[in-house]
Amino acid sequence: MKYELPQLPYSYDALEPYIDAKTMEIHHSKHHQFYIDKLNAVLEKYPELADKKLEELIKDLPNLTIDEADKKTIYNNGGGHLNHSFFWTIMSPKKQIDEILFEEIKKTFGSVEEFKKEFSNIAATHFGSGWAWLVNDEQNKLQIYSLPNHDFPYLKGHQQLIVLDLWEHAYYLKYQNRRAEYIENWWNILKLL
Ligand code: MN3
Repeated sequence: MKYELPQLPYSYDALEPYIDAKTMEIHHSKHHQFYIDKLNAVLEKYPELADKKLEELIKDLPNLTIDEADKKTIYNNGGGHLNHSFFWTIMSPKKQIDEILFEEIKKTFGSVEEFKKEFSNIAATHFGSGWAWLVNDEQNKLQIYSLPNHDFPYLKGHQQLIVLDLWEHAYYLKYQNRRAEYIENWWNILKLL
Protein backbone atom coordinates (compact mmCIF):
# COMPACT_ATOMS: atom_id res chain seq x y z
CA MET A 1 0.00 0.00 0.00
CA LYS A 2 1.33 3.40 -0.94
CA TYR A 3 1.01 6.45 1.22
CA GLU A 4 -0.90 9.34 -0.27
CA LEU A 5 -1.05 13.04 0.40
CA PRO A 6 -4.14 13.70 2.54
CA GLN A 7 -6.45 16.41 1.31
CA LEU A 8 -6.57 19.53 3.44
CA PRO A 9 -9.92 20.05 5.17
CA TYR A 10 -9.80 23.70 3.94
CA SER A 11 -8.43 25.67 1.00
CA TYR A 12 -4.87 26.95 0.80
CA ASP A 13 -5.99 30.50 1.52
CA ALA A 14 -8.32 29.57 4.39
CA LEU A 15 -5.79 30.34 7.12
CA GLU A 16 -5.00 33.84 5.84
CA PRO A 17 -3.79 36.21 7.13
CA TYR A 18 -2.08 34.09 9.79
CA ILE A 19 -0.60 31.57 7.36
CA ASP A 20 -0.50 32.75 3.77
CA ALA A 21 -1.83 30.72 0.83
CA LYS A 22 1.56 30.39 -0.88
CA THR A 23 3.16 28.91 2.25
CA MET A 24 0.28 26.47 2.68
CA GLU A 25 0.43 25.39 -0.95
CA ILE A 26 4.18 24.77 -0.95
CA HIS A 27 4.13 23.21 2.50
CA HIS A 28 1.37 20.76 1.62
CA SER A 29 1.86 20.01 -2.09
CA LYS A 30 5.67 20.10 -2.12
CA HIS A 31 7.16 19.47 1.33
CA HIS A 32 4.61 16.97 2.59
CA GLN A 33 4.43 15.29 -0.82
CA PHE A 34 8.21 14.98 -0.86
CA TYR A 35 8.23 13.06 2.44
CA ILE A 36 5.56 10.72 1.09
CA ASP A 37 7.44 10.11 -2.16
CA LYS A 38 10.67 9.31 -0.32
CA LEU A 39 8.83 7.03 2.11
CA ASN A 40 7.02 5.14 -0.67
CA ALA A 41 10.23 4.76 -2.65
CA VAL A 42 12.17 3.18 0.19
CA LEU A 43 9.26 0.95 1.28
CA GLU A 44 9.07 -0.50 -2.22
CA LYS A 45 12.20 -2.42 -1.31
CA TYR A 46 10.50 -4.04 1.67
CA PRO A 47 7.09 -5.44 0.75
CA GLU A 48 7.11 -7.42 4.00
CA LEU A 49 6.79 -4.11 5.91
CA ALA A 50 3.88 -2.83 3.86
CA ASP A 51 1.08 -3.87 6.22
CA LYS A 52 2.60 -2.45 9.38
CA LYS A 53 1.07 0.67 10.85
CA LEU A 54 3.53 3.48 10.14
CA GLU A 55 3.89 4.56 13.80
CA GLU A 56 4.66 0.96 14.77
CA LEU A 57 7.05 0.46 11.90
CA ILE A 58 9.04 3.53 12.93
CA LYS A 59 9.07 2.47 16.58
CA ASP A 60 10.30 -0.98 15.54
CA LEU A 61 13.09 0.24 13.26
CA PRO A 62 15.90 -0.49 15.75
CA ASN A 63 14.86 -4.16 15.78
CA LEU A 64 14.69 -4.60 12.02
CA THR A 65 17.50 -6.09 10.02
CA ILE A 66 17.33 -3.75 7.06
CA ASP A 67 19.82 -1.31 5.62
CA GLU A 68 20.72 1.44 8.13
CA ALA A 69 20.41 4.22 5.57
CA ASP A 70 16.94 2.96 4.67
CA LYS A 71 15.99 2.98 8.34
CA LYS A 72 16.95 6.63 8.48
CA THR A 73 14.93 7.39 5.36
CA ILE A 74 11.87 5.66 6.81
CA TYR A 75 12.33 7.38 10.18
CA ASN A 76 12.72 10.89 8.81
CA ASN A 77 10.17 10.78 6.02
CA GLY A 78 7.67 8.60 7.86
CA GLY A 79 7.78 11.05 10.77
CA GLY A 80 7.38 13.91 8.32
CA HIS A 81 4.29 12.31 6.83
CA LEU A 82 2.71 11.51 10.21
CA ASN A 83 3.40 14.91 11.75
CA HIS A 84 2.13 16.92 8.81
CA SER A 85 -0.98 14.75 8.48
CA PHE A 86 -1.81 15.55 12.11
CA PHE A 87 -0.82 19.22 11.90
CA TRP A 88 -3.27 19.94 9.05
CA THR A 89 -6.21 18.58 11.04
CA ILE A 90 -5.79 20.73 14.15
CA MET A 91 -5.91 23.99 12.22
CA SER A 92 -9.01 25.63 10.83
CA PRO A 93 -10.34 29.09 9.99
CA LYS A 94 -13.22 28.28 12.35
CA LYS A 95 -12.80 27.41 16.03
CA GLN A 96 -14.13 24.08 17.25
CA ILE A 97 -13.23 24.31 20.91
CA ASP A 98 -12.39 20.99 22.54
CA GLU A 99 -14.11 21.51 25.90
CA ILE A 100 -12.48 18.52 27.58
CA LEU A 101 -8.99 19.53 26.53
CA PHE A 102 -9.79 23.12 27.48
CA GLU A 103 -10.63 22.04 31.05
CA GLU A 104 -7.60 19.74 31.31
CA ILE A 105 -5.33 22.58 30.25
CA LYS A 106 -6.87 24.92 32.82
CA LYS A 107 -6.34 22.31 35.53
CA THR A 108 -2.71 21.68 34.61
CA PHE A 109 -1.46 25.12 33.64
CA GLY A 110 -3.81 27.39 35.60
CA SER A 111 -5.33 29.00 32.53
CA VAL A 112 -5.34 28.65 28.77
CA GLU A 113 -3.42 31.92 28.55
CA GLU A 114 -0.71 30.52 30.81
CA PHE A 115 -0.56 27.35 28.72
CA LYS A 116 -0.20 29.36 25.53
CA LYS A 117 2.61 31.37 27.09
CA GLU A 118 4.54 28.23 28.08
CA PHE A 119 3.93 26.49 24.76
CA SER A 120 4.91 29.61 22.78
CA ASN A 121 8.07 29.98 24.80
CA ILE A 122 9.14 26.40 24.16
CA ALA A 123 8.30 26.76 20.47
CA ALA A 124 10.16 30.05 20.13
CA THR A 125 13.31 28.80 21.86
CA HIS A 126 13.54 25.40 20.09
CA PHE A 127 16.86 25.36 18.26
CA GLY A 128 16.70 24.40 14.58
CA SER A 129 13.99 22.37 12.88
CA GLY A 130 11.40 20.47 14.84
CA TRP A 131 7.93 20.52 16.33
CA ALA A 132 6.39 21.81 19.58
CA TRP A 133 3.98 19.39 21.24
CA LEU A 134 1.30 19.18 23.87
CA VAL A 135 0.96 15.54 24.89
CA ASN A 136 -0.63 13.23 27.38
CA ASP A 137 2.26 11.38 28.98
CA GLU A 138 2.43 7.83 30.35
CA GLN A 139 0.95 9.04 33.65
CA ASN A 140 -1.91 10.70 31.83
CA LYS A 141 -0.49 14.15 32.57
CA LEU A 142 -0.27 17.02 30.11
CA GLN A 143 3.25 17.96 29.07
CA ILE A 144 4.70 20.53 26.69
CA TYR A 145 7.97 19.91 24.93
CA SER A 146 9.66 20.26 21.57
CA LEU A 147 11.29 17.49 19.56
CA PRO A 148 13.90 17.81 16.81
CA ASN A 149 13.38 17.09 13.12
CA HIS A 150 10.32 14.84 12.63
CA ASP A 151 10.41 12.97 15.93
CA PHE A 152 6.97 12.41 17.47
CA PRO A 153 5.55 11.64 20.94
CA TYR A 154 4.30 8.15 20.11
CA LEU A 155 7.94 7.01 20.18
CA LYS A 156 8.02 7.99 23.87
CA GLY A 157 4.69 6.32 24.59
CA HIS A 158 2.90 9.68 24.70
CA GLN A 159 -0.34 10.68 23.05
CA GLN A 160 -0.17 13.77 20.82
CA LEU A 161 -2.78 16.48 21.41
CA ILE A 162 -1.47 19.67 19.81
CA VAL A 163 1.46 20.27 17.51
CA LEU A 164 3.15 23.21 15.85
CA ASP A 165 5.56 22.93 12.92
CA LEU A 166 8.77 24.85 13.70
CA TRP A 167 10.58 24.15 10.44
CA GLU A 168 11.39 27.35 8.59
CA HIS A 169 9.43 26.13 5.56
CA ALA A 170 6.29 26.50 7.71
CA TYR A 171 6.60 30.28 8.05
CA TYR A 172 9.61 31.74 6.26
CA LEU A 173 7.84 33.26 3.23
CA LYS A 174 5.65 35.44 5.42
CA TYR A 175 7.57 35.78 8.67
CA GLN A 176 11.24 35.25 7.68
CA ASN A 177 13.21 35.16 10.94
CA ARG A 178 10.23 36.26 13.08
CA ARG A 179 9.31 32.86 14.46
CA ALA A 180 7.76 34.36 17.61
CA GLU A 181 5.28 36.33 15.49
CA TYR A 182 4.33 33.19 13.53
CA ILE A 183 3.68 31.35 16.82
CA GLU A 184 1.65 34.23 18.26
CA ASN A 185 -0.53 34.41 15.14
CA TRP A 186 -0.91 30.64 14.91
CA TRP A 187 -3.13 30.53 18.01
CA ASN A 188 -5.83 32.18 15.90
CA ILE A 189 -6.11 29.16 13.63
CA LEU A 190 -5.58 26.38 16.15
CA LYS A 191 -9.14 25.19 16.14
CA LEU A 192 -9.17 23.32 19.49
CA LEU A 193 -8.59 26.27 21.84
MN1 MN3 B 1 6.53 21.18 7.74
